[in-house]
Amino acid sequence: MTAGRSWVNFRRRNRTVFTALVVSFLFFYSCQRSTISTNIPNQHRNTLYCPQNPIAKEVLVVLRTGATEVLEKLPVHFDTTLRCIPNYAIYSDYEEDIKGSHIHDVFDEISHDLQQLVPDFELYHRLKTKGRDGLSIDGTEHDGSGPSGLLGNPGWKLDKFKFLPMIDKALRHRPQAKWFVFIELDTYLMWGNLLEYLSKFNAEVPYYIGKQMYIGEVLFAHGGSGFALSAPAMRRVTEHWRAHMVEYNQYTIEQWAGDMVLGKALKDVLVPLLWAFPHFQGDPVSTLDHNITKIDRRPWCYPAITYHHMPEDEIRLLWKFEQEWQRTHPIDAPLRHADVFKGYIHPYLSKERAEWDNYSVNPEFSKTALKNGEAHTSFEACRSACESNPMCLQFSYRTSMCLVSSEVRLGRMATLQCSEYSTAASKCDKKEEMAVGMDEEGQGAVRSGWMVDRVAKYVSAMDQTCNPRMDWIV
Ligand SMILES: *[C@@H]1O[C@H](CO)[C@@H](O)[C@H](O)[C@H]1NC(C)=O
Ligand SMILES: *[C@H]1O[C@H](CO)[C@@H](O)[C@H](O)[C@H]1NC(C)=O
Repeated sequence: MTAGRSWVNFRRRNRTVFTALVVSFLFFYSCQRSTISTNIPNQHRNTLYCPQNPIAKEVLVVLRTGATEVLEKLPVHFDTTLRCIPNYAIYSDYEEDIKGSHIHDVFDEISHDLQQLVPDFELYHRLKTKGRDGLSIDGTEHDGSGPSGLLGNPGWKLDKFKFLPMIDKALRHRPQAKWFVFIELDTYLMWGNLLEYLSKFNAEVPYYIGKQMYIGEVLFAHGGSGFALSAPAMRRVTEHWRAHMVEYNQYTIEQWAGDMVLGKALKDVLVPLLWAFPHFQGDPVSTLDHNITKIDRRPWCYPAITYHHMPEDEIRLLWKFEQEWQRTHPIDAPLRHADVFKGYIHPYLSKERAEWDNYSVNPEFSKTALKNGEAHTSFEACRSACESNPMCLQFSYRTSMCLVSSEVRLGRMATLQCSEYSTAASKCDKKEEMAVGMDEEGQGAVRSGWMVDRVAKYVSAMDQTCNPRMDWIV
Protein backbone atom coordinates (compact mmCIF):
# COMPACT_ATOMS: atom_id res chain seq x y z
CA MET A 1 0.00 0.00 0.00
CA THR A 2 2.72 2.44 1.00
CA ALA A 3 4.86 1.51 -1.93
CA GLY A 4 1.89 2.05 -4.25
CA ARG A 5 1.23 5.49 -2.95
CA SER A 6 4.79 6.70 -3.18
CA TRP A 7 4.95 5.28 -6.73
CA VAL A 8 1.92 7.38 -7.65
CA ASN A 9 3.51 10.42 -6.06
CA PHE A 10 6.74 9.79 -7.88
CA ARG A 11 4.94 9.48 -11.20
CA ARG A 12 3.07 12.72 -10.63
CA ARG A 13 6.20 14.54 -9.64
CA ASN A 14 8.34 13.61 -12.52
CA ARG A 15 6.84 12.05 -15.57
CA THR A 16 9.94 12.56 -17.67
CA VAL A 17 12.23 10.70 -15.31
CA PHE A 18 9.66 7.91 -15.14
CA THR A 19 9.47 7.59 -18.92
CA ALA A 20 13.23 7.56 -19.22
CA LEU A 21 13.44 4.84 -16.60
CA VAL A 22 10.87 2.69 -18.34
CA VAL A 23 12.59 3.08 -21.68
CA SER A 24 15.99 2.17 -20.33
CA PHE A 25 14.53 -0.74 -18.39
CA LEU A 26 12.87 -2.09 -21.53
CA PHE A 27 16.06 -1.58 -23.47
CA PHE A 28 18.08 -3.40 -20.85
CA TYR A 29 15.47 -6.13 -20.61
CA SER A 30 15.39 -6.73 -24.36
CA CYS A 31 19.19 -6.94 -24.45
CA GLN A 32 19.04 -9.48 -21.68
CA ARG A 33 16.46 -11.51 -23.54
CA SER A 34 18.41 -11.65 -26.75
CA THR A 35 21.47 -12.65 -24.79
CA ILE A 36 19.54 -15.41 -23.16
CA SER A 37 18.16 -16.78 -26.41
CA THR A 38 21.52 -16.78 -28.19
CA ASN A 39 23.70 -18.07 -25.40
CA ILE A 40 21.60 -20.75 -23.77
CA PRO A 41 20.76 -23.59 -26.13
CA ASN A 42 18.37 -25.12 -23.62
CA GLN A 43 16.12 -22.16 -24.19
CA HIS A 44 14.35 -24.27 -26.81
CA ARG A 45 13.91 -27.26 -24.61
CA ASN A 46 10.37 -26.43 -23.58
CA THR A 47 9.20 -24.90 -26.83
CA LEU A 48 7.07 -27.25 -28.85
CA TYR A 49 7.42 -27.14 -32.63
CA CYS A 50 4.39 -28.55 -34.38
CA PRO A 51 3.77 -28.47 -38.12
CA GLN A 52 1.26 -25.79 -39.08
CA ASN A 53 -0.46 -27.79 -41.79
CA PRO A 54 -4.14 -26.93 -42.26
CA ILE A 55 -5.10 -30.59 -42.70
CA ALA A 56 -3.87 -31.50 -39.20
CA LYS A 57 -7.39 -31.21 -37.79
CA GLU A 58 -8.81 -33.40 -40.54
CA VAL A 59 -6.74 -36.44 -39.56
CA LEU A 60 -7.57 -38.93 -36.82
CA VAL A 61 -4.58 -40.93 -35.63
CA VAL A 62 -5.60 -44.31 -34.24
CA LEU A 63 -3.32 -46.28 -31.92
CA ARG A 64 -4.01 -49.98 -31.54
CA THR A 65 -2.78 -51.70 -28.42
CA GLY A 66 -3.61 -54.24 -25.71
CA ALA A 67 -3.79 -54.38 -21.93
CA THR A 68 -0.58 -56.40 -21.75
CA GLU A 69 1.63 -53.68 -23.26
CA VAL A 70 -0.17 -50.36 -22.94
CA LEU A 71 1.12 -49.27 -19.51
CA GLU A 72 4.70 -49.81 -20.57
CA LYS A 73 4.56 -48.46 -24.12
CA LEU A 74 1.96 -45.71 -24.23
CA PRO A 75 3.33 -42.99 -21.88
CA VAL A 76 6.31 -42.07 -24.08
CA HIS A 77 3.90 -41.02 -26.83
CA PHE A 78 2.26 -38.46 -24.54
CA ASP A 79 5.70 -36.88 -24.05
CA THR A 80 6.55 -36.92 -27.76
CA THR A 81 4.55 -37.34 -30.99
CA LEU A 82 1.04 -37.08 -29.52
CA ARG A 83 1.81 -33.56 -28.29
CA CYS A 84 1.42 -32.27 -31.84
CA ILE A 85 -1.52 -34.44 -32.91
CA PRO A 86 -4.85 -32.70 -32.30
CA ASN A 87 -7.07 -35.77 -32.75
CA TYR A 88 -6.21 -39.29 -31.76
CA ALA A 89 -8.00 -42.34 -30.38
CA ILE A 90 -6.59 -45.38 -28.62
CA TYR A 91 -8.16 -48.83 -28.98
CA SER A 92 -7.35 -51.77 -26.76
CA ASP A 93 -8.86 -54.97 -25.40
CA TYR A 94 -9.44 -53.24 -22.08
CA GLU A 95 -11.16 -49.95 -21.24
CA GLU A 96 -9.26 -47.69 -18.85
CA ASP A 97 -7.83 -44.21 -18.45
CA ILE A 98 -4.10 -43.64 -18.69
CA LYS A 99 -2.59 -40.24 -17.90
CA GLY A 100 -5.90 -38.55 -18.60
CA SER A 101 -6.49 -40.29 -21.93
CA HIS A 102 -9.34 -42.68 -22.43
CA ILE A 103 -8.46 -46.10 -23.83
CA HIS A 104 -11.44 -47.54 -25.70
CA ASP A 105 -12.49 -51.16 -25.57
CA VAL A 106 -12.45 -52.23 -29.22
CA PHE A 107 -14.42 -55.42 -28.48
CA ASP A 108 -17.37 -54.00 -26.54
CA GLU A 109 -19.77 -54.52 -29.44
CA ILE A 110 -18.38 -57.77 -30.76
CA SER A 111 -20.86 -60.63 -31.21
CA HIS A 112 -21.30 -63.20 -28.47
CA ASP A 113 -21.13 -65.92 -31.07
CA LEU A 114 -17.62 -64.90 -32.02
CA GLN A 115 -16.58 -64.69 -28.38
CA GLN A 116 -17.95 -68.20 -27.76
CA LEU A 117 -16.30 -69.54 -30.87
CA VAL A 118 -12.80 -68.26 -30.12
CA PRO A 119 -11.14 -69.52 -26.93
CA ASP A 120 -8.66 -66.61 -27.04
CA PHE A 121 -11.44 -64.25 -25.92
CA GLU A 122 -10.94 -65.83 -22.51
CA LEU A 123 -8.36 -63.12 -21.78
CA TYR A 124 -10.85 -60.43 -22.76
CA HIS A 125 -13.44 -61.88 -20.36
CA ARG A 126 -10.98 -62.00 -17.50
CA LEU A 127 -10.01 -58.38 -18.12
CA LYS A 128 -13.64 -57.40 -18.23
CA THR A 129 -14.61 -59.17 -15.03
CA LYS A 130 -11.46 -58.77 -12.94
CA GLY A 131 -9.79 -55.72 -14.46
CA ARG A 132 -6.01 -55.74 -14.62
CA ASP A 133 -5.97 -58.49 -11.98
CA GLY A 134 -7.34 -60.70 -14.73
CA LEU A 135 -3.98 -60.68 -16.45
CA SER A 136 -2.30 -63.82 -15.24
CA ILE A 137 0.46 -63.35 -12.73
CA ASP A 138 2.95 -65.74 -14.31
CA GLY A 139 3.97 -63.06 -16.77
CA THR A 140 3.30 -65.01 -19.96
CA GLU A 141 0.84 -62.37 -21.12
CA HIS A 142 3.11 -59.42 -20.55
CA ASP A 143 5.18 -59.57 -23.69
CA GLY A 144 3.12 -57.24 -25.80
CA SER A 145 0.02 -57.86 -27.83
CA GLY A 146 1.17 -56.43 -31.13
CA PRO A 147 2.72 -58.46 -33.89
CA SER A 148 6.06 -58.11 -32.16
CA GLY A 149 4.65 -60.04 -29.21
CA LEU A 150 5.08 -63.77 -28.85
CA LEU A 151 2.87 -65.89 -31.03
CA GLY A 152 1.73 -67.89 -28.03
CA ASN A 153 0.67 -64.75 -26.22
CA PRO A 154 -3.14 -64.60 -25.82
CA GLY A 155 -2.98 -60.81 -26.21
CA TRP A 156 -1.45 -61.28 -29.64
CA LYS A 157 -3.96 -63.97 -30.62
CA LEU A 158 -6.75 -61.48 -29.93
CA ASP A 159 -5.04 -58.72 -31.89
CA LYS A 160 -6.17 -59.86 -35.32
CA PHE A 161 -9.81 -59.45 -34.28
CA LYS A 162 -9.31 -55.78 -33.48
CA PHE A 163 -8.79 -54.39 -36.97
CA LEU A 164 -12.27 -54.34 -38.53
CA PRO A 165 -14.10 -53.21 -35.35
CA MET A 166 -11.38 -50.56 -34.93
CA ILE A 167 -12.03 -49.18 -38.42
CA ASP A 168 -15.74 -49.02 -37.69
CA LYS A 169 -15.29 -47.35 -34.30
CA ALA A 170 -12.72 -44.84 -35.54
CA LEU A 171 -15.11 -43.70 -38.27
CA ARG A 172 -17.91 -43.18 -35.74
CA HIS A 173 -15.50 -41.53 -33.32
CA ARG A 174 -14.69 -38.80 -35.79
CA PRO A 175 -17.04 -38.96 -38.76
CA GLN A 176 -15.93 -35.53 -40.01
CA ALA A 177 -12.28 -36.60 -40.40
CA LYS A 178 -10.94 -36.89 -43.93
CA TRP A 179 -8.07 -39.23 -43.10
CA PHE A 180 -7.54 -42.04 -40.60
CA VAL A 181 -4.01 -43.14 -39.82
CA PHE A 182 -3.38 -46.38 -37.93
CA ILE A 183 -0.26 -47.11 -35.94
CA GLU A 184 0.96 -49.29 -33.05
CA LEU A 185 2.74 -48.30 -29.88
CA ASP A 186 6.16 -49.12 -31.29
CA THR A 187 5.52 -47.10 -34.44
CA TYR A 188 7.16 -43.69 -34.73
CA LEU A 189 5.13 -41.26 -36.79
CA MET A 190 6.68 -38.19 -38.41
CA TRP A 191 3.57 -36.07 -38.18
CA GLY A 192 4.74 -33.13 -40.29
CA ASN A 193 5.74 -35.41 -43.17
CA LEU A 194 2.53 -37.40 -42.89
CA LEU A 195 0.44 -34.23 -43.24
CA GLU A 196 2.55 -33.00 -46.13
CA TYR A 197 2.06 -36.37 -47.83
CA LEU A 198 -1.69 -36.70 -47.26
CA SER A 199 -2.27 -33.19 -48.58
CA LYS A 200 -1.09 -34.45 -52.01
CA PHE A 201 -4.18 -36.63 -52.32
CA ASN A 202 -7.83 -35.93 -52.97
CA ALA A 203 -9.49 -37.20 -49.79
CA GLU A 204 -12.81 -37.66 -51.62
CA VAL A 205 -11.30 -40.69 -53.36
CA PRO A 206 -11.00 -44.02 -51.51
CA TYR A 207 -7.33 -44.41 -50.58
CA TYR A 208 -5.43 -47.14 -48.75
CA ILE A 209 -1.78 -46.21 -48.34
CA GLY A 210 1.00 -48.11 -46.57
CA LYS A 211 4.00 -50.43 -46.66
CA GLN A 212 3.07 -53.27 -49.01
CA MET A 213 3.25 -56.84 -47.81
CA TYR A 214 1.91 -60.20 -48.96
CA ILE A 215 0.65 -63.19 -47.06
CA GLY A 216 -0.10 -65.77 -49.72
CA GLU A 217 -2.06 -63.97 -52.41
CA VAL A 218 -3.37 -61.22 -50.18
CA LEU A 219 -1.73 -57.84 -50.49
CA PHE A 220 -2.11 -55.51 -47.51
CA ALA A 221 -0.49 -52.62 -45.66
CA HIS A 222 1.71 -53.81 -42.80
CA GLY A 223 0.17 -52.70 -39.49
CA GLY A 224 3.34 -51.88 -37.56
CA SER A 225 4.63 -49.69 -40.40
CA GLY A 226 1.42 -47.67 -40.15
CA PHE A 227 -1.13 -47.01 -42.89
CA ALA A 228 -3.66 -44.38 -43.94
CA LEU A 229 -7.25 -44.67 -45.15
CA SER A 230 -9.29 -41.84 -46.59
CA ALA A 231 -12.84 -41.41 -45.26
CA PRO A 232 -14.48 -42.89 -48.39
CA ALA A 233 -12.32 -46.02 -48.05
CA MET A 234 -13.30 -46.25 -44.38
CA ARG A 235 -17.00 -45.99 -45.20
CA ARG A 236 -16.83 -48.53 -47.98
CA VAL A 237 -15.07 -51.17 -45.94
CA THR A 238 -17.16 -50.75 -42.77
CA GLU A 239 -20.46 -50.94 -44.67
CA HIS A 240 -19.30 -54.08 -46.38
CA TRP A 241 -18.03 -55.56 -43.13
CA ARG A 242 -21.33 -54.89 -41.36
CA ALA A 243 -23.20 -56.68 -44.14
CA HIS A 244 -20.86 -59.70 -44.10
CA MET A 245 -19.79 -59.94 -40.49
CA VAL A 246 -20.15 -63.70 -40.11
CA GLU A 247 -17.94 -64.38 -43.12
CA TYR A 248 -15.26 -61.96 -41.98
CA ASN A 249 -15.30 -63.40 -38.48
CA GLN A 250 -14.75 -66.85 -39.93
CA TYR A 251 -12.01 -65.56 -42.22
CA THR A 252 -10.27 -63.87 -39.27
CA ILE A 253 -10.36 -67.10 -37.27
CA GLU A 254 -8.58 -68.87 -40.12
CA GLN A 255 -5.86 -66.25 -40.61
CA TRP A 256 -3.13 -65.06 -38.29
CA ALA A 257 -2.71 -61.38 -39.03
CA GLY A 258 -5.35 -58.70 -38.64
CA ASP A 259 -3.68 -56.22 -41.00
CA MET A 260 -3.95 -58.90 -43.66
CA VAL A 261 -7.66 -59.47 -42.89
CA LEU A 262 -8.25 -55.74 -43.33
CA GLY A 263 -6.31 -55.82 -46.60
CA LYS A 264 -8.59 -58.62 -47.82
CA ALA A 265 -11.70 -56.64 -46.85
CA LEU A 266 -10.41 -53.57 -48.71
CA LYS A 267 -9.66 -55.69 -51.74
CA ASP A 268 -13.22 -57.06 -51.57
CA VAL A 269 -14.56 -53.50 -51.84
CA LEU A 270 -12.10 -52.68 -54.63
CA VAL A 271 -9.95 -50.19 -52.74
CA PRO A 272 -6.44 -50.79 -54.07
CA LEU A 273 -3.32 -50.41 -51.95
CA LEU A 274 -0.89 -47.62 -52.77
CA TRP A 275 2.60 -49.04 -52.19
CA ALA A 276 4.14 -46.35 -50.03
CA PHE A 277 7.52 -47.82 -49.11
CA PRO A 278 9.81 -46.18 -48.05
CA HIS A 279 7.68 -43.35 -46.60
CA PHE A 280 6.07 -46.06 -44.51
CA GLN A 281 8.54 -48.78 -43.60
CA GLY A 282 9.09 -51.45 -40.99
CA ASP A 283 12.51 -50.86 -39.43
CA PRO A 284 13.61 -48.84 -36.43
CA VAL A 285 16.00 -46.01 -37.19
CA SER A 286 18.85 -47.84 -35.44
CA THR A 287 18.80 -50.90 -37.70
CA LEU A 288 17.49 -49.54 -40.99
CA ASP A 289 19.86 -50.12 -43.88
CA HIS A 290 19.38 -46.88 -45.80
CA ASN A 291 20.61 -48.60 -48.95
CA ILE A 292 18.16 -51.51 -48.88
CA THR A 293 16.29 -51.90 -52.16
CA LYS A 294 12.61 -52.82 -52.18
CA ILE A 295 10.39 -52.43 -55.25
CA ASP A 296 13.29 -50.57 -56.89
CA ARG A 297 13.33 -47.90 -54.20
CA ARG A 298 15.94 -47.17 -51.57
CA PRO A 299 14.98 -45.24 -48.42
CA TRP A 300 17.75 -42.64 -48.75
CA CYS A 301 16.17 -40.18 -51.19
CA TYR A 302 12.60 -40.27 -49.88
CA PRO A 303 10.84 -38.41 -47.06
CA ALA A 304 10.34 -40.59 -43.94
CA ILE A 305 6.93 -41.06 -42.34
CA THR A 306 7.20 -44.11 -40.10
CA TYR A 307 9.65 -46.30 -38.22
CA HIS A 308 8.65 -49.54 -36.52
CA HIS A 309 9.95 -51.59 -33.56
CA MET A 310 10.98 -48.39 -31.88
CA PRO A 311 11.90 -48.79 -28.21
CA GLU A 312 11.10 -45.97 -25.83
CA ASP A 313 14.58 -44.45 -25.67
CA GLU A 314 14.83 -44.32 -29.45
CA ILE A 315 11.41 -42.67 -29.68
CA ARG A 316 12.62 -39.95 -27.32
CA LEU A 317 15.88 -39.39 -29.20
CA LEU A 318 14.27 -39.28 -32.62
CA TRP A 319 11.60 -36.89 -31.31
CA LYS A 320 14.32 -34.57 -30.05
CA PHE A 321 16.00 -34.72 -33.44
CA GLU A 322 12.73 -34.11 -35.26
CA GLN A 323 11.88 -31.15 -33.01
CA GLU A 324 15.26 -29.61 -33.76
CA TRP A 325 14.61 -30.15 -37.46
CA GLN A 326 11.21 -28.43 -37.19
CA ARG A 327 12.83 -25.53 -35.40
CA THR A 328 15.57 -24.98 -37.93
CA HIS A 329 13.96 -25.83 -41.27
CA PRO A 330 11.30 -24.15 -43.39
CA ILE A 331 7.85 -25.68 -43.21
CA ASP A 332 8.03 -27.19 -46.68
CA ALA A 333 11.34 -29.04 -46.29
CA PRO A 334 10.39 -32.68 -45.76
CA LEU A 335 12.68 -34.70 -43.52
CA ARG A 336 14.16 -37.38 -45.76
CA HIS A 337 15.72 -40.66 -44.70
CA ALA A 338 19.02 -39.17 -45.91
CA ASP A 339 18.57 -36.26 -43.50
CA VAL A 340 17.97 -38.67 -40.64
CA PHE A 341 21.11 -40.54 -41.62
CA LYS A 342 23.21 -37.39 -41.88
CA GLY A 343 21.90 -35.68 -38.77
CA TYR A 344 20.96 -38.47 -36.41
CA ILE A 345 23.15 -41.44 -37.40
CA HIS A 346 26.32 -40.27 -39.14
CA PRO A 347 27.64 -38.12 -36.25
CA TYR A 348 27.76 -41.27 -34.09
CA LEU A 349 29.65 -43.48 -36.51
CA SER A 350 33.13 -43.43 -35.12
CA LYS A 351 36.25 -45.54 -35.29
CA GLU A 352 35.29 -47.31 -32.11
CA ARG A 353 32.28 -47.49 -29.87
CA ALA A 354 32.18 -49.65 -26.76
CA GLU A 355 29.14 -51.57 -25.51
CA TRP A 356 27.57 -51.04 -28.86
CA ASP A 357 26.39 -53.49 -31.47
CA ASN A 358 26.00 -51.98 -34.89
CA TYR A 359 24.48 -55.12 -36.35
CA SER A 360 27.35 -55.94 -38.64
CA VAL A 361 25.56 -58.98 -39.90
CA ASN A 362 26.16 -59.73 -43.50
CA PRO A 363 26.90 -63.47 -43.48
CA GLU A 364 28.01 -63.85 -47.11
CA PHE A 365 30.19 -60.84 -46.86
CA SER A 366 31.66 -61.93 -43.54
CA LYS A 367 32.72 -65.28 -44.94
CA THR A 368 34.83 -63.83 -47.72
CA ALA A 369 36.17 -60.93 -45.70
CA LEU A 370 37.33 -63.19 -42.92
CA LYS A 371 39.37 -65.59 -45.02
CA ASN A 372 42.49 -64.04 -43.58
CA GLY A 373 41.84 -65.93 -40.37
CA GLU A 374 43.27 -63.40 -37.91
CA ALA A 375 40.19 -61.25 -37.54
CA HIS A 376 38.83 -62.89 -34.41
CA THR A 377 41.96 -62.31 -32.36
CA SER A 378 41.38 -58.67 -31.39
CA PHE A 379 39.36 -55.54 -32.05
CA GLU A 380 42.23 -54.13 -34.13
CA ALA A 381 42.61 -57.35 -36.13
CA CYS A 382 38.89 -57.22 -36.81
CA ARG A 383 39.28 -53.63 -38.01
CA SER A 384 42.13 -54.71 -40.31
CA ALA A 385 39.96 -57.43 -41.79
CA CYS A 386 37.34 -54.81 -42.53
CA GLU A 387 39.93 -52.41 -43.91
CA SER A 388 41.33 -55.04 -46.25
CA ASN A 389 38.03 -55.38 -48.06
CA PRO A 390 37.12 -52.19 -49.90
CA MET A 391 33.40 -52.98 -49.54
CA CYS A 392 33.52 -53.21 -45.76
CA LEU A 393 31.92 -50.27 -43.95
CA GLN A 394 31.58 -51.42 -40.38
CA PHE A 395 32.46 -54.22 -38.00
CA SER A 396 31.73 -55.42 -34.52
CA TYR A 397 33.95 -57.33 -32.17
CA ARG A 398 33.47 -59.31 -29.01
CA THR A 399 35.93 -61.73 -27.47
CA SER A 400 36.96 -64.11 -30.28
CA MET A 401 34.21 -63.00 -32.63
CA CYS A 402 34.58 -60.54 -35.49
CA LEU A 403 31.66 -59.55 -37.71
CA VAL A 404 31.89 -57.24 -40.70
CA SER A 405 29.38 -55.62 -42.98
CA SER A 406 29.06 -53.73 -46.24
CA GLU A 407 25.86 -52.16 -44.94
CA VAL A 408 25.77 -49.23 -42.54
CA ARG A 409 23.62 -49.39 -39.45
CA LEU A 410 23.69 -47.24 -36.38
CA GLY A 411 22.97 -50.08 -33.99
CA ARG A 412 22.25 -49.96 -30.28
CA MET A 413 23.81 -50.15 -26.90
CA ALA A 414 24.48 -53.82 -26.19
CA THR A 415 26.73 -56.19 -24.39
CA LEU A 416 26.12 -59.26 -26.56
CA GLN A 417 26.71 -59.28 -30.29
CA CYS A 418 23.95 -59.96 -32.75
CA SER A 419 25.03 -62.59 -35.26
CA GLU A 420 21.75 -63.14 -37.09
CA TYR A 421 19.55 -60.20 -37.82
CA SER A 422 16.12 -60.77 -39.31
CA THR A 423 15.22 -58.02 -41.76
CA ALA A 424 11.70 -59.45 -41.94
CA ALA A 425 11.12 -59.03 -38.21
CA SER A 426 13.57 -56.13 -37.72
CA LYS A 427 15.16 -57.74 -34.77
CA CYS A 428 18.13 -59.74 -33.74
CA ASP A 429 17.31 -63.44 -34.09
CA LYS A 430 20.44 -64.81 -32.55
CA LYS A 431 22.83 -63.33 -30.08
CA GLU A 432 26.24 -64.79 -29.52
CA GLU A 433 26.31 -65.92 -25.94
CA MET A 434 29.07 -68.43 -26.09
CA ALA A 435 31.88 -65.92 -26.19
CA VAL A 436 33.67 -66.08 -22.92
CA GLY A 437 35.14 -63.65 -20.47
CA MET A 438 37.12 -60.56 -21.31
CA ASP A 439 38.99 -59.86 -24.51
CA GLU A 440 42.68 -58.99 -24.69
CA GLU A 441 41.92 -55.42 -23.64
CA GLY A 442 39.82 -56.42 -20.69
CA GLN A 443 36.50 -55.75 -22.39
CA GLY A 444 33.69 -58.28 -22.27
CA ALA A 445 31.03 -56.36 -24.15
CA VAL A 446 30.62 -56.06 -27.89
CA ARG A 447 32.34 -53.08 -29.54
CA SER A 448 31.71 -51.66 -32.98
CA GLY A 449 33.66 -49.58 -35.43
CA TRP A 450 33.13 -47.91 -38.75
CA MET A 451 35.37 -47.20 -41.67
CA VAL A 452 34.88 -43.49 -41.15
CA ASP A 453 36.34 -42.36 -44.50
CA ARG A 454 34.36 -44.93 -46.42
CA VAL A 455 31.15 -43.95 -44.67
CA ALA A 456 31.72 -40.35 -45.77
CA LYS A 457 32.07 -41.61 -49.36
CA TYR A 458 28.99 -43.76 -48.87
CA VAL A 459 27.01 -40.63 -48.02
CA SER A 460 28.04 -38.86 -51.22
CA ALA A 461 27.52 -41.99 -53.31
CA MET A 462 24.03 -42.35 -51.85
CA ASP A 463 23.25 -38.70 -52.54
CA GLN A 464 24.23 -39.27 -56.18
CA THR A 465 21.48 -41.87 -56.53
CA CYS A 466 18.76 -39.31 -55.80
CA ASN A 467 16.86 -37.51 -58.50
CA PRO A 468 13.89 -35.11 -58.38
CA ARG A 469 11.42 -37.91 -59.20
CA MET A 470 12.20 -39.48 -55.85
CA ASP A 471 9.96 -37.25 -53.85
CA TRP A 472 6.49 -38.12 -52.65
CA ILE A 473 5.06 -41.38 -54.00
CA VAL A 474 1.55 -40.59 -55.23
C1 LIG B 1 24.01 -49.97 -52.19
O1 LIG B 1 23.65 -51.30 -52.41
C2 LIG B 1 23.97 -51.82 -53.69
C3 LIG B 1 23.47 -53.23 -53.75
O2 LIG B 1 22.09 -53.26 -53.60
C4 LIG B 1 25.46 -51.76 -53.90
O3 LIG B 1 25.77 -52.20 -55.19
C5 LIG B 1 25.93 -50.34 -53.71
O4 LIG B 1 27.33 -50.28 -53.79
C6 LIG B 1 25.50 -49.80 -52.36
N1 LIG B 1 25.82 -48.41 -52.27
C7 LIG B 1 26.73 -47.95 -51.43
C8 LIG B 1 26.97 -46.48 -51.49
O5 LIG B 1 27.31 -48.65 -50.63
C1 LIG C 1 28.13 -49.17 -34.77
O1 LIG C 1 28.53 -49.18 -33.44
C2 LIG C 1 29.25 -48.07 -33.08
C3 LIG C 1 29.79 -48.32 -31.71
O2 LIG C 1 30.84 -49.20 -31.78
C4 LIG C 1 28.40 -46.85 -33.08
O3 LIG C 1 29.16 -45.72 -32.76
C5 LIG C 1 27.89 -46.65 -34.42
O4 LIG C 1 26.95 -45.67 -34.39
C6 LIG C 1 27.32 -47.93 -35.01
N1 LIG C 1 27.25 -47.65 -36.39
C7 LIG C 1 26.54 -48.32 -37.25
C8 LIG C 1 26.54 -47.80 -38.62
O5 LIG C 1 25.91 -49.29 -36.97
